[in-house]
Amino acid sequence: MDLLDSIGGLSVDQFMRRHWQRAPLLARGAFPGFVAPIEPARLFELAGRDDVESRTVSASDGRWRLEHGPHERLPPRRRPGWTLLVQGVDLHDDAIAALMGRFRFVPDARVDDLMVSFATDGGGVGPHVDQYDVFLLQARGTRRWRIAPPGDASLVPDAPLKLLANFAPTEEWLLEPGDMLYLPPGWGHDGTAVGECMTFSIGFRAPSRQEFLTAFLAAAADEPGGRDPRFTDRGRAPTATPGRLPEDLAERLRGWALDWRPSAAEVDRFVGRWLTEPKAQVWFDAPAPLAPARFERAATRDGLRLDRRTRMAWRGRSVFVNGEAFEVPAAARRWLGRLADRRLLAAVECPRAFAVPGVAAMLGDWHDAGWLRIGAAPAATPDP
Ligand SMILES: [Mn+2]
Repeated sequence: MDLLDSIGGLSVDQFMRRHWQRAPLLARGAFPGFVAPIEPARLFELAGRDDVESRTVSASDGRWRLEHGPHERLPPRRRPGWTLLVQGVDLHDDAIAALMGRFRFVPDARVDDLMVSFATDGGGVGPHVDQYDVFLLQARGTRRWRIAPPGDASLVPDAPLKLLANFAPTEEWLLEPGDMLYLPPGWGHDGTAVGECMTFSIGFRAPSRQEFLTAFLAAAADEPGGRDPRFTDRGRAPTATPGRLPEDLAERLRGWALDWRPSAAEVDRFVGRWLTEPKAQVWFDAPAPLAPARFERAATRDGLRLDRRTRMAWRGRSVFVNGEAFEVPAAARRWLGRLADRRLLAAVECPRAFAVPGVAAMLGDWHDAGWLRIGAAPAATPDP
């Protein structure tokens, strides 16, 4: 899994300092001789599945139509002006997941997904902004992109899509296969297919405070840690003002809110779980479970790799996998951190990892859950 070594004539380091979250960059020939690793026919098949998120968009006489999948039937390929969007293709296709791996100079926790957009001539989803950083990689055919700096965000009223009402593009390019356009969040953009085309959107998410707190508070409410005191008013005197909120009730609730303080450890644990939570449609196919000795033998022979759907991260002594948290000793964390960073453990590394107490059992459980696969691990990359 080789990282991109340059983007539009800049080193990745220069790109990150000058462009990431700051300014768009058109990278001509970012992937020289690029051949899309997925055929339209395979994309259409994914769009028919109910565990895949897809939409079609078309416009006629200025009226936009949006339909959510699964799509049993798509418009004919010869009909101009329609688009199929398929989210999370990296979750369903190893070649696409490998392409995402070339962008791992950005932390995995920032990754959203790879969306594939197929469009017939003239197709597009209209001018809009996203809250995401995105690399728009032209995969097949030609697309015209027009972009505009952040500004007037007013939307077209009553449209089924969020369309910018006053889109005023400042630049325009035709992208050919292998060309790539990076856009920071908030930049207006409008892509139109010139002939049939396919575009990959490699998207990076960034949580907002509201998104985080909504999720955190819901999780905190779900896990009261066993203790859940309830208001009581034994011995209350009769009231002559039944419409009045009782002071004791209001004060008790205020106290619960003001006194409630999660510990730093609880917050950290939630952060790791939340940032590695798989998307809603993801489920793992559990293989036939292996007895510990057989698992260790197989891993030592063929190596281990994370399933393409697995989200894994580490921080300090904590390891997070697919929304679960594990506190491990330093020696174990070293190996599990390596697995998170490279998404594989080579066969030769497995005996050393298994020598650390607890590691083999943990990895065996992850294998049985379908999070971790045996075999087909590429050769180990040298230590940095
Ligand atoms: Mn977009």
